[in-house]
Amino acid sequence: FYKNTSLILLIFLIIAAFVLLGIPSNIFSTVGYSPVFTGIYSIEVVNEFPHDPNAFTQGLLYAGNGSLFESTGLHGRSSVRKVDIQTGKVEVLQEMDSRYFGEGLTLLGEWLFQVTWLTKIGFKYDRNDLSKSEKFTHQMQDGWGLATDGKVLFGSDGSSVLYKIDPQTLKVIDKHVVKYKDHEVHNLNELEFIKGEVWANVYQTDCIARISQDDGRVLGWILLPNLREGLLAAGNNAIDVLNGIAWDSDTNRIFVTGKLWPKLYEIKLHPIK
Ligand code: DDQ
Ligand code: CA
Repeated sequence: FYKNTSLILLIFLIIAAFVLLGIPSNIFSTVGYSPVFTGIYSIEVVNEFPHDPNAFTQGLLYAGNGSLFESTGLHGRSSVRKVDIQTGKVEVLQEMDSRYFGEGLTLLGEWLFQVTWLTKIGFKYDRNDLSKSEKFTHQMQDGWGLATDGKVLFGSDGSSVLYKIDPQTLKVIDKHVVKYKDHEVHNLNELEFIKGEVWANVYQTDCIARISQDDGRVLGWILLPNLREGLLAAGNNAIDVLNGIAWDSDTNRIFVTGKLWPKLYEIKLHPIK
C-alpha cells in the first residue's frame, strides 16, 4: 500500500513540476530543435529573361511595374541602370566616374543607395532621375552588398559580418557575425531582404545563404550550381560568378543573375529531402 502511495505521489510531483516550470516545448516538438539541419534547397527555373552580358552585376533589386534597378562594376564600366525585366533592355543608364567600381544597390522610398568596391564612399540617387546623386561615407570595411527592409539598410563588406545601417546617418547601428552552425560564413556579397530574412550571395560560390537578421544565424542554403554550369555548357565562356538577387514582394517572385550573365532567372525553391 505504501509503495503505491509513494509512486502516485512521485507521479503527481513530476506532473506538478512540469505544470509549474512549464513543459519545455522541445520534448514534444522537433521544430527548431531538430538535430538534423534541413534547410537545404535546390531550385527550379520558372522563367528566364535576357540580361545584358556586359553588365558586371553587383547590385540588383525589383522596383515594381516590371522594372529592375541594377548596379554594375568594373572601373570605367560601372553604372546604375533601370532595366525592363521582360526584354532586359536598359531604359535609364547612369554611368559612374571611372574612379568608382559600383557595388551593392538598394531602394528605400525615393532613394537608391549604392556602395562602391575598395572605398567607404557610397551614392544616393533619386529613383526618378538617376543623374541626381549625393555622395556619402559609411562605416563598413568595404562596400559589397546592400538591401533594406524599408526601415534600415543591411550591408556586407566581403567579411562574415552582416551590418544594419541607419539610412539617415549612414552609421552602423547593429552587426552580427554570420554563422552556419559554428562556422563563420565569409565573403558575403550581394544581398536581398525576403520575407523577414536576409539572403546573401557568397562570393565565388553557387550558393545563397538565408540569414536571420536577428542573430546572423544561417537558416538555410540555396544551391544553384546548375545555372552557371548550364550557361557554360551552352558556350557562354565569358561569364563570371552568380551574383544578384531581387525580390518582387507583390507577387513573391525571386530573380537571380550573375556577373556578365546573358540571362536572368526567376526561380522557385524546393527543399532537398
Ligand atoms: N566583389 O564583387 C567581390 C566585391 C568584387 C569583385 C571584383 C572583381 C574584380 C574583377 C577584376 C578587375 C580587373 C581590373
Ligand atoms: Ca539584391
